[in-house]
Order: sequence, then C-alpha cells, then structure tokens
Amino acid sequence: MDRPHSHTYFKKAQALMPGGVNSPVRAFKAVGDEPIVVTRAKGDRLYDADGNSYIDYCMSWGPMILGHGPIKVLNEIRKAVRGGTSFGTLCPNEVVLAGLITAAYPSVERVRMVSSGTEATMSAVRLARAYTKRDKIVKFEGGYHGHADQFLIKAGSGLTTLGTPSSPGVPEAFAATTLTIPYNNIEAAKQLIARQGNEIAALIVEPVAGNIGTVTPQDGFLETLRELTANSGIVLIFDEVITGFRLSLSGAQGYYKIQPDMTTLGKIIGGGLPVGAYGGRKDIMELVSPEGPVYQAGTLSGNPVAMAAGIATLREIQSKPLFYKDLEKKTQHLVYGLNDAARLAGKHITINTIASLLTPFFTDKLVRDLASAMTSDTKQYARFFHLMFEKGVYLPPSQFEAHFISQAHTARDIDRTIRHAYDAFKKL
Ligand code: HOZ
Repeated sequence: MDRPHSHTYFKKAQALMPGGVNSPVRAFKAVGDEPIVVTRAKGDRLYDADGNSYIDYCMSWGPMILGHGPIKVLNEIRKAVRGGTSFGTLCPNEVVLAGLITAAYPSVERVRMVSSGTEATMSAVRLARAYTKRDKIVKFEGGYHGHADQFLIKAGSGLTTLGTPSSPGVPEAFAATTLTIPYNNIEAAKQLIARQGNEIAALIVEPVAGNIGTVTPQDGFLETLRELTANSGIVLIFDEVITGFRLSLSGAQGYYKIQPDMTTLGKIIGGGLPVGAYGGRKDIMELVSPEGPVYQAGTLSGNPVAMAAGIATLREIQSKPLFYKDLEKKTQHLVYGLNDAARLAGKHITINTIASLLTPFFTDKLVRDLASAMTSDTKQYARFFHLMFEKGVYLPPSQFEAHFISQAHTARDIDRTIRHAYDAFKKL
C-alpha cells in the first residue's frame, strides 16, 4: 500500500518528537516499517492520511468500547463544549461520573478523578504508602501500570516490546522499593508476603494482565492475593485501567467477584478523552487532600468535557442489558475464526481471550505469565501484523498488547479479518 502523505507526516514528526510519536508503541518499532498516521476514525474503522481504511483492533488501546465516534457521545461532547471547556472548579459532570463509577464498583466508596491511568496508579500507590506507613510495593513481571518511576521495573507494554523492561532514570533506591514476582504464581506471592509482608504497602495487579498480551488469572490466583494482602495489612490495588467497564460494568472485580481495597480506572471512563480515576475504601480515600494530608491535584482533573464523554459512554453501556454478552459473542466469532484459519493453514498459535479482549501468540505453549508470553515468535507476529495491515486490518503494533473488540465491529468486518488472517497464516 502506498502511503506518501503518511510518510511525509512521519518524517516531519521524527524531526520534532522523540521517535516521531507521543507514546512509544505507536512508532511500530516492534513490527518495523513506518507508523500509521490517522486523520479520522468512525465505527470499527481508521482512515489514514492517504485515505486508506483499516478495520481497527487496537481501538485507541482500549477506550473506544462503543467504536469510534459514537453519535451519542459526540453529541454530549458538543453540548459540554458549548458550556466551556475547563473551569478549574467543581462542576456537575464530575459529580455525575463519580456517582456512576461508585454505583458500578461497590469497593469504590470514594473516587478522585485524574487525567490518565498513570496518574491514577501513582496516586493510588502514594496513598497506600501513607495509609500503611510502609514503603515497598509489589507488582507482577510484565505488569504495566503507567510510566511513574516505581512501575518501570520489569514492566510490560512498550517496555517489553522494546526489550527494555526497566527504564534508566529511575533511581536505584527507588527501584529497590518495588518487588516483582511472576504473574499467576501463587507460591511466589505466598513466599514473598511471608518474608516481607510487614514492609509492603501495596500489591498492585492487573486482574487480567493486558500488557504482555492478554493473560487471564488462573483459578484461585486473585482470591489468594485478596486473602494474603488482607492478612498482612497490604492494600490490594486492582489496576482496572484496561478491564474497568470492559470485562463487565463492574470490571474484573465484578467478573471475578473480588473486592480490592483500591481500584484504578482510565480509558473507557473517559469515552475517548483523557480521564483516569482512583478510588476505594473510604477509610483510605479520606487521607487524600484536602480531607487528609496526602497531596494530589490536577488543573484538568474532572474536566467538564471529558466527564461528559465518560458519562455518555457509561450510560450507553448501561442502557443495553446485553452489551457485554454481545461484545463477547463478537469476540468469540473472531477467536474461533482465527483459530480455524490458523489450523487450516497449518500454523500453531495460542489465542488468549476473555470478554472483548484477545491476543494471538505465535507459540504452542500455554501463555500464563511474562516468561511464557515471551515464547511467542515476535518476528512472526510482526510479519502477521504487516500482512494484515496491507489488507486493511490494523492490529496492535506489538505482540505484547491486547486486541480490543468494540460494539461497532461488524460481523462482516470480522469475517473479512478471518479471511485475511487465513491468507496471512499461509504465508508465514
Ligand atoms: N499504554 C498503552 C499500551 N498498553 C499505549 C498507549 C499509546 O501508545 O497510545
């Protein structure tokens, strides 16, 4: 496919921004070639600067659960914009969105809006440290919780993609406060907490790992984490930036019926605009300033337009009793199709899936943690990505990300994707 306009934009971007992008995985480094330059998106489609259209399975990395440009959300955004774009004061939309979140997440008794998932996770950990008066935190290998210093230790997403799981610039003393263990390893969690439980402020986990590709929790994993943390006075933080309002209306915690002490949210609650949130038990949240001494603030926090997009998105989901069932059906349609296509083409793949998330791994191993995700042949993924891209199907440009299905994905486009996948598998 010829993309002269995209090429020109990317060349200019490279001279102006590191890697030509504002977030590393967008640069296509893991799959080679030049990144997509998108000018417009609608439904399940992206349109690039050269007028090519692509069926999108990245969906802005998760927020666009209704598809791109849903009319009801756009209308609410327009209405909000007419009233002004930022007040820097309390506004009614914040109260409404906070109400929708706390109603859907019984574990979230109080919530604070921020502008990104990174802000949410870093604020949640600061609060957990203040609450417990302990310094250490536990995260899982390949877990990605945004880019605050304490999380860039054996981190997933772009860091796994680019082969630099820990970032320079994080002071060693600071990195030493982050303890890591393998995801889905109950024994490692037990041993670590038995050894150091009384030094640990928080254990933060993506209840479904989404940044080493999609990896679901083994039976009993989350339950054990809940039990261990409760017994040791450790704040259990579910990072539901991806899974919140995606696995169910009450996220992974509703899906698995486990109540964490704190929850971080992002992506879907902003309906495509920048919103994050952290919340949890009242006795923890009341330490947040100005109620308590733990400082955290933001000029654009609770922005009226972003809140309007989030409210409209959540209301649209709530208005459809079969919303999550329908999404799962679409996802299963794609997963069965891809599995069949691979089998018919004589290719071994392992597809992990739950709700409207999936990831095909180019391995015949079970993928249950970072180490097994790394057995995937990333060169094959890159080639698969390109073969699909050339046919107008846009997959996440890295093996170690989730594919997202939205309400806007049509059966026709999913069938088309499966046909292209079959051709691609045959060429691998
Ligand atoms: N943190 C996102 C992937 N898990 C990437 C965001 C982006 O590049 O836009």
